[in-house]
Amino acid sequence: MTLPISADLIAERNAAHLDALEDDYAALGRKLARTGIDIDAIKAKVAGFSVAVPSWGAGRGGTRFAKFPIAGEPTNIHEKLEDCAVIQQLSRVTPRVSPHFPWDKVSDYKALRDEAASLGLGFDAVNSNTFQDQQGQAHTYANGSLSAQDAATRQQAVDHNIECIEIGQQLGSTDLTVWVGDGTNFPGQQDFARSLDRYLEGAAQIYAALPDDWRMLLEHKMFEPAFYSTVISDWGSSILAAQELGPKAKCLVDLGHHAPNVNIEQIVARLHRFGKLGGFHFNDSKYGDDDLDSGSINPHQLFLVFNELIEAELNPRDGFNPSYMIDQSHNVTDPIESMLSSAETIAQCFAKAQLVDRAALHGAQEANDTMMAFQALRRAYNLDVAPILAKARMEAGGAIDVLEAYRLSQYRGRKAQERKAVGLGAGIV
Ligand code: PSV
Ligand code: MN
Repeated sequence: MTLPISADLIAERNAAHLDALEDDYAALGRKLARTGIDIDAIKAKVAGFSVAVPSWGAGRGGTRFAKFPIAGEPTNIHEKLEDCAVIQQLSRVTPRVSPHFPWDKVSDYKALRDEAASLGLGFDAVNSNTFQDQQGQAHTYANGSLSAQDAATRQQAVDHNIECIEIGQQLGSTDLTVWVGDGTNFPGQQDFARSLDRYLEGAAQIYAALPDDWRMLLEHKMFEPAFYSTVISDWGSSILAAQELGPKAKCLVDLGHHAPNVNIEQIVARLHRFGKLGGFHFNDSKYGDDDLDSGSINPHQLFLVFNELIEAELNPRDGFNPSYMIDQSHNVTDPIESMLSSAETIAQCFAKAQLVDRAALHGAQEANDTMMAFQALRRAYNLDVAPILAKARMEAGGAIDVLEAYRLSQYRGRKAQERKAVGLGAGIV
């Protein structure tokens, strides 16, 4: 396997950081031991944790206003895979890529799967795209896709999703994530009930095409591109649709797809309670669906989400196995650096949630001891788990300091020489 970053570089930098890491790890180990926690057991859990990266996250995103490409950005799935391989090689926590179709279309998916495997990668959920028109497409999605008034448009959207399942089977995926941009911009534009009926009818056809071991993940979003209403606007619509479709339909929570200040961790607990928590798109937001880097604005919320996931694991319902994925738009950073940093933040929140003293938390809850219940969470949140992550990463062949190794590798500069430049792209300006 030829990986994009020099193994010697990683080894050399790790050797330089090793003494300090061992020191920090031992100190944290002693601290945790005082509360009866075995640091090596937590490290083993961290080593077993992973989160998928989105193929579309490898390029610089853009806003409605503009896109600012960087030299060496990927322009096709092959280059995106190479960049995802860098993230996995250094972080050892992102072994799978989630592709988006038709953006990532190729003629030979068997070859694409082999190519990914040769880079140390597998494929995660396949994502369909009926929120954009493509060159030569017979029917426009301007008035919706699965919920469109026009039957031929709906059929086209169903067919595309079924094609995504077929592609996913060749890639080794077992999840189809369906997010539709369907909705309205004006009161009265569409009938709320009838558009949902049409969505459900189309979704049922897709559901019927799912292989036995597949899941259909329904992703809700309250606005954008439709700004008055969306068909699957919130977790309520999502769980109702998933319940109507059947056991293989689950809900996917994109952290940015809610109204400001909504209690997302409670939504997580609710969806789990009804056996419908299917997965996550991790990102952060300040105002809306900003797609900012995970934990960059509100790392505490991310920790609280993971806290609910640990509670869910302790009380499993209906094959609890949520898929974890990053879904971010990197407008002003090198996407590889953002995903390295985000993957670390996500794994940190996972690790911190593992460190919550569950007996103390549950005991305080039982006793109505509000302050001590809160402190059980606070104590874990305040711990610096970086040495656990770094050690798990190093033992798996990754870099102790991922960003340092990435910069020293000069990967982006090398790609800038090899790759064709990305166009400026069009925003509204
Ligand atoms: C929609 O905003 C979304 O979160 C969906 O997951 C899409 O597939 C993705 O973003 C595309 O950028
Ligand atoms: Mn998403």
